[in-house]
Amino acid sequence: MTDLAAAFRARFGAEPRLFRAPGRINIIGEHTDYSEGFVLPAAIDRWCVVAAAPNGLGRLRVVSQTFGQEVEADLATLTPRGDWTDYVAGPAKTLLEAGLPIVGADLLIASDVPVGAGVSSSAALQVAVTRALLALSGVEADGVQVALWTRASENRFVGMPCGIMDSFASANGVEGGALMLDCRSLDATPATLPEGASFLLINSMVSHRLVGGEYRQRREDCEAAARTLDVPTLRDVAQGDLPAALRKLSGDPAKRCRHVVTENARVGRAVTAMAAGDLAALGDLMNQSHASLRDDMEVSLPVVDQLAAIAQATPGVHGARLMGGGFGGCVIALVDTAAVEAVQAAIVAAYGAVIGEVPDAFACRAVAGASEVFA
Ligand code: GAF
Repeated sequence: MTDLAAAFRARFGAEPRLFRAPGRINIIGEHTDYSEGFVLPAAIDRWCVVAAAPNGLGRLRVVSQTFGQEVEADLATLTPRGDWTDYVAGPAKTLLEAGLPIVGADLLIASDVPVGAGVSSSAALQVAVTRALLALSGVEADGVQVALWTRASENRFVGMPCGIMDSFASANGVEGGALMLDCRSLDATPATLPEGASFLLINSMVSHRLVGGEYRQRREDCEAAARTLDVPTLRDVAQGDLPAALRKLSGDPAKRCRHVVTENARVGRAVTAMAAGDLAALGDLMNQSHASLRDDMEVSLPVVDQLAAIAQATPGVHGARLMGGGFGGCVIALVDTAAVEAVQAAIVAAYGAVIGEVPDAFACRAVAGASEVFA
């Protein structure tokens, strides 16, 4: 933070304010948010940090330490460029379209949220920029509103039809806990993480790309299923009604429906397991989630299945599954805290032998959502 402020002063000759937004994990509840279902994410101790000051120019001047680039854009003519700058311009444009008096600003960005790993580096960047621009412009907003603006930026400016989970977790995370989020009402209930257990992330080293067609196709399959069933979204299919719903569906929409309905139920059972400290039950639900994402939502890859299988078979692991949008990214494993280092070493060695390189892996801690940082 100190270095970032010094670099900002050196580049822009002004004293910055500092804002940070975390990446996220998702314990369970995958590919359910855009069907207004249930998710169980937590913000993690990897952050995007933005040093920012007003420049009085009606322009954004942006330097990214991550991408080693510097760009400028007029607030009046922000348009997507199809690269990382969209995650800066998108929030600005979204806030302006909401009628807010957003001022021109200089921004210096640094991040240790891994890119393309399924831990929401893009949501962290957009939430941090949104928080910075709001504060510099003297606009107060709560975390729910920040999440809604950030999702709007990603949907409309970036062009990624994501749900609310990632931006919500980054904006509203709670220290030491996960959030059981109802993606329809946006009611979020903190859920304490189980004692004696940690979440370990192992990167498949396949960089996922979600703006592309597969994610959009899954969303369209879910919407098609809901239309056939004449319900607003698949959230409205109760588990008891699943057999009847499946008789009315076929092909991909049937499989997507089965995933969403069973995954929503698993989220509820996971919250109960966490409250009871039942690691075996929670791990089993994570394993079931992986199978459903692989077979019904069809968002896995053979190599990600191999990584999940390696993790699931490693002593000290209660359960593991692919996390995030899929098609690469990280596997999340529920691990006995006392065994984290040994488990990490074992999985890295076994999966490293499969892919011929050493995969990134790290354990994480649940942290609070985005905020201004005071020295
Ligand atoms: C990505 C999306 F951005 C989220 O909205 C969510 O759909 C997730 O994939 C899958 O659960 O992270």
